[in-house]
Amino acid sequence: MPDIGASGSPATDFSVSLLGEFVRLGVRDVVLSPGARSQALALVCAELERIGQIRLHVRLDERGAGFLALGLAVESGRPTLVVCTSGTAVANLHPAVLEAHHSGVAMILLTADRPSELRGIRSNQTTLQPGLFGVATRLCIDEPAPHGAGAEPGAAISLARRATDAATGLRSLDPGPVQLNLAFREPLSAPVTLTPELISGPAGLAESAAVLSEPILSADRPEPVFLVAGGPRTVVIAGTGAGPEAEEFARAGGWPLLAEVCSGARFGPNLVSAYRELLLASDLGGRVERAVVFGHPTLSREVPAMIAREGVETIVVAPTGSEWFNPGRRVRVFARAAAPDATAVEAAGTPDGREWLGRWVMSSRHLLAAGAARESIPMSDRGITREELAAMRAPVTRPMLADAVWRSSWPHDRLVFGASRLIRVADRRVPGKKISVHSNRGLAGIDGTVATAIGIALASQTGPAPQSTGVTRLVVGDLTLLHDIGSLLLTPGEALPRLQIIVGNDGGGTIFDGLEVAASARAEAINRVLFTPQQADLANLAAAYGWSYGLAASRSDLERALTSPHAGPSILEVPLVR
Ligand SMILES: Cc1ncc(C[n+]2csc(CCOP(=O)(O)OP(=O)(O)O)c2C)c(N)n1
Ligand SMILES: [Mg+2]
Repeated sequence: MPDIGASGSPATDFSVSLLGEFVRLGVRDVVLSPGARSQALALVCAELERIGQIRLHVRLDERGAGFLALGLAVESGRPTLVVCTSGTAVANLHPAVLEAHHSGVAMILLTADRPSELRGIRSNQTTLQPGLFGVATRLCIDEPAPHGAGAEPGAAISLARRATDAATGLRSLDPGPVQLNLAFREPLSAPVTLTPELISGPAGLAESAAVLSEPILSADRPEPVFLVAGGPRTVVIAGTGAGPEAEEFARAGGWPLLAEVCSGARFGPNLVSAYRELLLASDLGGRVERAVVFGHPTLSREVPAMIAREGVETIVVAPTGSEWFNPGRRVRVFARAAAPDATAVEAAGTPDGREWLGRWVMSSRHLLAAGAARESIPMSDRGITREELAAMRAPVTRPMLADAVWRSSWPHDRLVFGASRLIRVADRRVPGKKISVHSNRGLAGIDGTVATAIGIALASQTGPAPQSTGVTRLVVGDLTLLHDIGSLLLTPGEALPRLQIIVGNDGGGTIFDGLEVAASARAEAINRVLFTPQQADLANLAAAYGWSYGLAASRSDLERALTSPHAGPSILEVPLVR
């Protein structure tokens, strides 16, 4: 005879122990999609929300739910839970799991399943769920259905601990997704009432949060801290996830900082915004002898080409992760951290060192100024001129859009870019600014972008002021928005994201117009299978989902909409010419 648990349903008792432990470990956001098999987990989540222990986000579509969890985890720095039912529901999490895998984001999937006796006999809504995500999960456990044994609460607690450990990369230094596949048997749930005392154990919120973010350096293959000596002509590259460490490193070593727009390091006196053009210049890019890379560079061909070049020695720095950026497999050193040594600091002060840095920084500034002049409005001191008026009424261009969004973003705001053209336009031209920028560059998919941005917006709104008082702006192409249009579906009663989606609508995927094949293939064929035209009515879509909508046909419309965004979720459509 099994022991009888508190509720009368082993599924519910197990869920209380499991989710209670996750809360103790510092989990605050849970994303949930409805389903019968997962009802015990879902109803315990509803209780935890009621007593103020978690923020619960209910989403119909598991694909969007996965990306919402990703965005919440990226912004909050905490692992986020995803709860779903069995069958295709689980498979819908796959795109977000892959992105989280490649970008090292902690998310923990609680996938409900049939018990063993119902598997492999064509039971309804039953497939092979454990292992579905292959190598993309850091840990995957197929947990048999609880049946009320006395050891089950303890097992649930250790399961939560193992999952959190693996997802945050506490020991492995390799954070990422975890799947707990949880079998449940009838009765699938029983009524449960929770009190805060029942679940708030000794490990408080602050304590667990501190532990989650504590870096533990392993002395395996990568160097724990690599000291970079002076001498070779060096550039510092910052890709996604690089963060302020890259800027600090470049400044300490007196080296030019080639920082992508979503690197978190696009600021400071050593910044080279126009790095793509300058890497092609023989007297700058052509003379590089050493590169130190932070984060994951994805936006240019020039960076990997330089690293793969004969005569360039590369050091790649990543505090976490198990796969290393290694173009042409020519990287010499992999390290968990790096610092310039005394000889490097000394070399930075020599005429040679100063000339090298100065030339990169000044050339970049000149290029940026020339680009800005091309897009700027001619100003006169005698009020508005005819030219000025015409410029304000002219259609918006991509550079104009990138500049305007960048200018209107402040440190308490968040900026998210979709994949495709606009992030590259911004990367080529925007100057240094210490603002929070995210883009899903793990796999650079155009999927889940709206959900990711909603997650970032919602998580950004929960912390202390002033960081929590800003606006999140998402800059996307039309196809990227339409791909994730279902994520506009918000749940009544939940907090609204302060999110402005700025969609550059050029009627299809214009990034493909830049492919070499576009010059040789039949135009109709390119249109049909690459550009893939669309004529969706974004105003009506916004209305259908209850988002406010605006159209920015001119620069003055754009400036106005960006500086006074709607308080809640809104879409700003910006027509762009192909
Ligand atoms: C999930 C996924 N499918 C397909 C692609 C390939 N892809 C890259 S960009 C793009 C088109 C994007 O079009 P849009 O969002 O309108 O941006 P634009 O190129 O017009 O600026 C596609 C289909 C991808 N990156 N991810
Ligand atoms: Mg487009």
